[in-house]
Amino acid sequence: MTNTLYDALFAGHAQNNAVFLTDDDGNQIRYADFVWRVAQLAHALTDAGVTPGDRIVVQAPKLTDTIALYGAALQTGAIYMPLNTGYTHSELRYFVEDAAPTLVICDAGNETDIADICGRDCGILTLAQDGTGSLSTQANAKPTTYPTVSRGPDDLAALLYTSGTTGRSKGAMMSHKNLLSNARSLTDLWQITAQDRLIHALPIFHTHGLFVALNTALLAGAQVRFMATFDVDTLITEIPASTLLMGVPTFYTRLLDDQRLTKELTQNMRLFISGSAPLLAETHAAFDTRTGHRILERYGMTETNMITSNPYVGDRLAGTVGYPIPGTEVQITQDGTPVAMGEVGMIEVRGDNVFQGYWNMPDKTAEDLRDSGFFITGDLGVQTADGRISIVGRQKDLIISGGYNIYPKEIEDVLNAVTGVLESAVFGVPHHDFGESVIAAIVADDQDVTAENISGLIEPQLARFKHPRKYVFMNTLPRNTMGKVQKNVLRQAFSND
Ligand code: MCA
Ligand code: AMP
Repeated sequence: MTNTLYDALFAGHAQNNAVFLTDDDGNQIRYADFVWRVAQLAHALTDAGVTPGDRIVVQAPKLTDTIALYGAALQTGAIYMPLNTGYTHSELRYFVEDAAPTLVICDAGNETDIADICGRDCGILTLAQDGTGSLSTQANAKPTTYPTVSRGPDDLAALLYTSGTTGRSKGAMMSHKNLLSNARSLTDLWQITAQDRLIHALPIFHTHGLFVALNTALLAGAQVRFMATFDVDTLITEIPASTLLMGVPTFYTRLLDDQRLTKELTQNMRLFISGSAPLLAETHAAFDTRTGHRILERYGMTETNMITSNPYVGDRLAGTVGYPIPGTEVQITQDGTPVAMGEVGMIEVRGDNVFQGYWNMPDKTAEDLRDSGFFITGDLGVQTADGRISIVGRQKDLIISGGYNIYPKEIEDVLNAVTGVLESAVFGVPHHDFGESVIAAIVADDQDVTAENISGLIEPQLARFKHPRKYVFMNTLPRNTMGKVQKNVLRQAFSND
């Protein structure tokens, strides 16, 4: 029986006695024991009624068992669907109703909420912060081997929701081949081996922490220092015994704010990687000056995994995202036609890394994915004659705060539903820690509409990272002659707020 992704990432470690992961309490798990645990969880999933092709929603704390669940989902032939632990009840309802999972795994505290959403349509198992819950109770007594379900390269392995310019989140369908091809390319490109020790401080419900970091570590048999949350003190303690860090730019600005970050501290580190948001050239330069390490910046998307990377050997240039990853083609276009070298255009990408389309959204898929196989990213870029790419803007209306993507339309829809709000415009302004932060401009018909009562109404509906950090009240929104709100004007007017 072959199972493309499970075989490559998990099965090969069945006899591997090396340490896979160390958690914040110093608990360690060896690769072989981890593979056993994956099998026990696979049995628990099967007992809960999961069959090949079913979706398993996982909204669970960052634990070893949560990664093992990813392996277990693959081993049973199911589709793994991780969700941000910060999502509110109404956000959860959308995802669960859209994906129609067979099983939801959640923290015990969310069980009632999930039960309310699922009704009789899906099963629920719990996984608490301390690792207890019905999932582990079910799994603990199970055999440590499981008859792996056959899955091919084109079968779906994961469904990752990504917000969109229409305000509705879209489920990006990732096949076994999509994930494995990218993991292989990145492992080779960044020279990740079993000698590496990766500091893992990212959430594991997004592409960055789940696929870029964990798929490459599993493929290479590297060690993982698994931090439950990002914390500078722990990072400073772990850096001398580690070789690799993957983070969003906020990781690097926070490290730079700490005087303990020095050349001596980082002398055993092999590579610092940044992505998910633009890394400022000044951060790149300051990190180089302080540590002697040139951060390697790469660029990707949920729908495509990683698209480009600065080189491991060679110049890592600040302000550029490097070259297309081997096996990935990039073209820069205007109205679908490739532009001349050096001209700005839409970044489009094609390759084994590009997703299979949006779950239940054939029209949206057809809009973004060309018949030729090129996916239209919504990012604007330029390419130099040697193939190096720089991102110069975005055609999509998107704010990236601390590496989390926030689509203004989603927040505007919630704001516009508040009684007394006539219209709103949500935009990002520069923020020293998160890169960008969210401001909402409001036009109201009523003096009683205040920031307090708006935030009181909308915040229970949106995850914390999406909440506007400031509300500004205006008589009208600035518009161009076509009637489109000029967010650049708003950004300029409030950029010092
Ligand atoms: C936390 N808060 C935030 C954010 N994170 N607000 C806006 N944006 C954020 N990113 C809120 C908290 O709720 C809290 O609110 C306050 O800010 C301070 O929290 P703090 O403790 O400082 O935050 P933290 O827990 O240290 O988190 C910061 C973080 C985290 C470590 C940068 O946001 C993070 O892990 N970001 C990574 C996201 C990621 O993995 N992105 C990859 C997506 P209050 O106190 O007011 O309640 S995948 C992707 O983009 C593509 C594919 C790619 O290329 O990788
Ligand atoms: P998502 O797929 O929603 O997680 O976010 C992908 C988006 O993040 C991309 O389309 C880019 O706009 C942005 N992004 C990812 N990496 C970088 C980077 N290194 N520099 C600038 N933007 C980035």
